[in-house]
Amino acid sequence: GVAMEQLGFVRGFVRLCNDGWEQGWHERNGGNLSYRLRPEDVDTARKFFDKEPRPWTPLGVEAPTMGGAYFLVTGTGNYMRNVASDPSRNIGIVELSAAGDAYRIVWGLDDGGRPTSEFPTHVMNHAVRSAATDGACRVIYHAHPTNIIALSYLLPLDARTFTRVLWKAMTECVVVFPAGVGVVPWMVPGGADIARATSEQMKTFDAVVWASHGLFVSGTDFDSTFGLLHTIEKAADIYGRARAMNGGSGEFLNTITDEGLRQIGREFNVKINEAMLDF
Ligand code: 2HA
Ligand code: ZN
Repeated sequence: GVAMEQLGFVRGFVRLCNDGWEQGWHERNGGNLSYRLRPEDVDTARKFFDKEPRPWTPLGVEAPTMGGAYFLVTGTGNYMRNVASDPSRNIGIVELSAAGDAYRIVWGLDDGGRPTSEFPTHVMNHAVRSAATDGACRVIYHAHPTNIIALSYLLPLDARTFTRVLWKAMTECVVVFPAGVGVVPWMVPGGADIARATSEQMKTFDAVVWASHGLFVSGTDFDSTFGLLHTIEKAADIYGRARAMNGGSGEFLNTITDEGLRQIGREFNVKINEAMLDF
């Protein structure tokens, strides 16, 4: 018969983990991923669930609108590098309590594994992005991409500065993330405070920079979520290279103008976040 690992959503999840590893975004145990199962996913997966579910654990935050949801998640301390070769040890499915304040593992995370240390941030981001997209958002992805982290040492830590630099680094960025990117200043990872700060930014943005740490992105499916992070990281890479070629200055001879950004919005029929533009 079919195994859990062969279900479409599990294959998409595993592929993203491996793609991120190959991009160099997941040193050691860095980064994590979660997917909110659709009702039909739960139907096909349920026969693989533990006969005796494991005990409930407090989540540390409350996400009432996510009550009863099931998430496929990476495990804390586990390496993205190892997900493809041993899924059931490195990832697992967890069920959220009806109140959205506790969880229990129902499949995977073999041998005593636990969900990612950033699970509170994942669940709160799911709640906010699901509300912002009429339920369409299903994927939350955290990675440690080199160039966006480097950029967080150079730029003022505000959404407007980051958004403008990234939009102007590569023409189609404004189409890929028309709301822009949010920024969370340096904070201790893994707890309720950074979860709240990130989910506050996620009300406006589908991508949030964590200063000196990495990036959180959200999306409706694995392709668009991975593609969003990939695009932001590539834009940061281009900006960094242009700045280095320029002797360290961010004052470039040529750039994309604000009027140019508006024109792209019109031509591609996307609504750009006007607060990011100068006039
Ligand atoms: O190790 O990336 O932010 C997982 C992380 C914590
Ligand atoms: Zn991290």
